[in-house]
Amino acid sequence: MKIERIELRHVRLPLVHPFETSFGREVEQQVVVVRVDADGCTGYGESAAGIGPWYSYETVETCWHVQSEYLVRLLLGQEIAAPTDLPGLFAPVRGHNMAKTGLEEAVWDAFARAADRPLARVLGGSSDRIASGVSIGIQETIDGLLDRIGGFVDEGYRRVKIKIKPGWDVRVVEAVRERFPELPLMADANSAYSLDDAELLQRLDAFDLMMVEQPLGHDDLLDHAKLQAQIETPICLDESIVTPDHAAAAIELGSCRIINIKAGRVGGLGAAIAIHDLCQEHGLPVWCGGLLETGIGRAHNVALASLPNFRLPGDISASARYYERDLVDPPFELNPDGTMTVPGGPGIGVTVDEDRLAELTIRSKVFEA
Ligand code: OSB
Ligand code: MG
Repeated sequence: MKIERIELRHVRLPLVHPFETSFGREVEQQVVVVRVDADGCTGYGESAAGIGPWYSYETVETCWHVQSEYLVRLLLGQEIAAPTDLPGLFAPVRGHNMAKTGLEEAVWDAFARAADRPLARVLGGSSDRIASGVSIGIQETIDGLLDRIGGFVDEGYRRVKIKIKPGWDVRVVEAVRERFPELPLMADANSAYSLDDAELLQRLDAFDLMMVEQPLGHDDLLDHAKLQAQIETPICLDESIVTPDHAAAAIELGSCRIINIKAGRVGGLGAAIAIHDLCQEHGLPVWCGGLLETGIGRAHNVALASLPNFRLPGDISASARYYERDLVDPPFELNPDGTMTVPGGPGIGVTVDEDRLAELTIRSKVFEA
């Protein structure tokens, strides 16, 4: 298919609740929404980098810059056989995986629509429903956190992830476990600790956590391997796995027993599938993480999470958990059994709400072949 037109939109959406992690607090989300037109088909993708370089070095500004100055030029006017051609086209640009992902996702959506097939099936997914979890930021008080967890449990979420940081860790996990003894529970530190904290992290073993996510350095594999040898709780890596090669190294070193896959972090759905397959071969379960995506990125996450080795509930929650009004129609909703339905229509299977998109757009740019 020939890539005829690319449109970038810098979009700003207020969050329903502030989201606080060990690296900071966000009250709104900013993303680049990418539209690609090819052979009469339209596809949408999302670069969910956010405002500041906290989770990774990428920001909505670096995405805009790298896309409009470099990636668009490499893609526009190209005749591609499949979206799997994109990593090769983008190879001259080092890193900037979220910038690449917005474009790559849009091409996947257009490609699936051209084939009149759901994206989930094109990616190799077979599930009609995926298990949904929720990621809850750091709260002002433990009681406040317990209330929020209770609300999400009542809604039916199948797993709760809480954020931890020094000073908001063991006693918080203990309180949550006391109130919710059976809840599938995990904790995400977003790199807030070092190997010197091994003893503290060992204390988490008492609370039957499904896993502890990214306790140590954002680019570390070695210390995580040393830590995993000292704790019972499985380590899940997020920030440290930026390429399929990192995943292979982490598996060989024993740095983790689970991987959180985010297309944006690893450079697209193709790389996400490569990591999924590698983990499957080595017997590691994976789950689909999130970056507070709008419905566009969420739709891609849902399609990805329908692949068979996504064996654990992901950070894919309902649209209303993040945004008052999403960018897609219908918005993503939680089924009463704590699952989310994989859309059955062509491509991402949801319609982009053009009015809502226009309303939230700060700037836009069109490139034509
Ligand atoms: O570490 O998984 C993370 C959100 C933004 C950046 C990093 C992370 C997160 C989340 C929320 O935990 C995931 C979501 O609900 O989209
Ligand atoms: Mg994480």
